[in-house]
Amino acid sequence: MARGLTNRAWPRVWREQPLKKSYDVVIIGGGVHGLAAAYYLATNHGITDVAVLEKSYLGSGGSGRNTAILRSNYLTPEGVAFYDRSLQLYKTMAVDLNINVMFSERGHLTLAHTDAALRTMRWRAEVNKLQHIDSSVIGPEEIASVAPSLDVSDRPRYPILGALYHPPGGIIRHDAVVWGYARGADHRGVELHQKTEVLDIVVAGGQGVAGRSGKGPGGRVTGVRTNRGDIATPLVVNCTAGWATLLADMAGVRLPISTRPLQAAVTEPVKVFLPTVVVSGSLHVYVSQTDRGELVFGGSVDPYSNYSIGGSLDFSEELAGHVLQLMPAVSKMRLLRQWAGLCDMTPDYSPVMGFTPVDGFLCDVGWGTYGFKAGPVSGETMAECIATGSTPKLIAPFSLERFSAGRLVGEKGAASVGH
Ligand code: PYC
Repeated sequence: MARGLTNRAWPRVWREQPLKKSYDVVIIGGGVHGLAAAYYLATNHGITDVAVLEKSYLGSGGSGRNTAILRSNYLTPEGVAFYDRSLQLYKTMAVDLNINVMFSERGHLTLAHTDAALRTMRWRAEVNKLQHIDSSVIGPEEIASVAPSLDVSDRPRYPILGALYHPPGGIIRHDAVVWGYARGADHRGVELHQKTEVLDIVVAGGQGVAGRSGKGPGGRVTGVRTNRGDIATPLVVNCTAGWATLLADMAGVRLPISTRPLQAAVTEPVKVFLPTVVVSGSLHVYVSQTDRGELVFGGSVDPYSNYSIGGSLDFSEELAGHVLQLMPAVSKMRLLRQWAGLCDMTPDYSPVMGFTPVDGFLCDVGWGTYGFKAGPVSGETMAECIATGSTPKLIAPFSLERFSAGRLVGEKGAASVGH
């Protein structure tokens, strides 16, 4: 008999364990990034004396508060190569992690309603093609064949002039991704500690200059203090969003990040009619339809720093106005839920990854609105960083040092919707 029909409890997917006094590696943040880093440390490098510390429950941050869109049609060559590796890992994830992550490669359309937007789409298509990424600019007729529910006539207030079409893009079940990495890491010996908050990062030595905490830069990590006791460790990885600067400050490392909420909403389910992910930068909206039939909508980040993860009436009113410009037929659908995820924005809209001026303190932060789709490749490359002590080529452009060296990787133009 199926387990769901019996009174037997489902077995736990990962273990709860006592917190040890020391670990080879401590990862802060139990979302896709932190869990993937732990999983690849164990799987690819045999490093298993690893603790993932999460102050709430696994997946309670951005990993559970996004719109689960996957794509690699970025604007910079660095971004394209990086996000494409992530997409490849997402594609094989169900087999690799032995869990149904509901990966759905359904194509991704970024609509252009102005000549300027069309120009950016052409630019992105060319950068994508140079790296063999399937992306091209298509016209209204082809858009109608890909997404028949879109009005491609000249009747709408903002007619659709063309679109960047990226067939490999799609969606996935975000919770399953979290659970898959958590279970995989746990099976390989990694410890996952929920409700374990890092209160301080202990750094020895250093120059005692700069750094808001007055400790760094420089010096070497020797441990972390948590609400459940102190841990000695030579390696701490900051895989958080929303609290990335707070944690980096504890180590004496300043990050050029400001935090903004990104709101999203989901409707009641209706018969499936939208086969692709649709994005409109000019209308500030993106939408996909889940396999259950709900429409999942998102917009731009809120225009001010805030730590609220609820929804606001302003957002839903504005969203509804924009959605109805794009799809007047959904005017009777009801919104069921709203939420927000915290986005750590950097000046160039690319992440901060790898080593920092404090030995043993690494960062995988600053994801802006791109964090969920980058989870697998971030885990893979951060694990390599830790295991080999050197920076993998894919993430070399995203070093913290680029901000002082003036080597920014401007990825704003690849946003689903204007940041
Ligand atoms: O970059 O595709 C994206 C995206 C969707 C929602 C937030 N970011």
